[in-house]
Amino acid sequence: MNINQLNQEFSLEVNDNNLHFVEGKGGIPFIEIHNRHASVLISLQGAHILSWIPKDEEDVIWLSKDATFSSGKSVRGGVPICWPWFGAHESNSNFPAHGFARTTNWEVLTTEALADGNTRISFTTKPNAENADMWPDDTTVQYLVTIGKKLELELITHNNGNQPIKIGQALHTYFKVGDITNIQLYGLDDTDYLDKPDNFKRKVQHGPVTFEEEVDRIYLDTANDCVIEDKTLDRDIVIIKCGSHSTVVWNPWQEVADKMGDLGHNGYTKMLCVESSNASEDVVTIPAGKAHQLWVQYEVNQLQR
Ligand code: TA6
Repeated sequence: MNINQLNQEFSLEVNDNNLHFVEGKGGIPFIEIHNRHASVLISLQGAHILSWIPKDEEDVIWLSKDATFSSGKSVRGGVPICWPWFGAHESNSNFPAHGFARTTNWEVLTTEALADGNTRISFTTKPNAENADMWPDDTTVQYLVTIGKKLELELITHNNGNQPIKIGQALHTYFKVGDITNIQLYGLDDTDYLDKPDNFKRKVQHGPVTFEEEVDRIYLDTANDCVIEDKTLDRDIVIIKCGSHSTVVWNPWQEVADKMGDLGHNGYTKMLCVESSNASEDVVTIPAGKAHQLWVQYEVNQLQR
């Protein structure tokens, strides 16, 4: 569908609840949503959230100044959807890191202006001939995004086939922070993690996670909620989750960021990924004919001084 058709079928203008499709960067359709609680920008490629600005707040989501937008390419920042595997594919290094959902064109299913002033949009995608070599299983994915004072995301995987399937996944959210060296991340105390920069060595977290160098960790077997305490921006970001048994925490730090080349000048100082996921030992098995839900909710609270 082109932009006009998308607007004809799905745009909303209900009181102060507005949703419109526009031509975005790289010619990719973007969705602009404004309601009395917040504003959001989403790219249809990857159903990729690029910004979430609750009223009277600054953006909660970090998007690199050097992010590029083109067909089939992942975007640095926002909320990439990693699916149906997390990280490198377990047996084929030619397959894209983090799966193909983040570079797929998703379809819009429904848009709704809700009675509480929130807006909901639902997307779907189904692996097709283009990715059948990577993922032959009969699967449908739905993604529900509810925008308000809180941002709620739900990724539902339906196994339509006759055999169980195994999936890895993550909502690879890049949160905007004031200064990474002044961040404390709570919720992972006493949790085992795999330390990627140290050859995936298994370690245990003691106290909050703090940042003074590259951090790239898969915290295992944890359904805990997390809180990013940001004393520079005077706010907490509260991350509540369900259907997720790992939490990935990532900041590349300067050297890795310089090599990656698309994080922008000193961009790593302003971002932190806290990813509600099912990764490594925590991949999920979905029985034939069943579905799995990964649900998260983000909320911002001002720090009391
Ligand atoms: O989630 C952390 C991680 O897997 C890191 O190891 C790092 O490479 C990052 O994701 C970014 O991956 P990408 O494929 O988007 O470059």
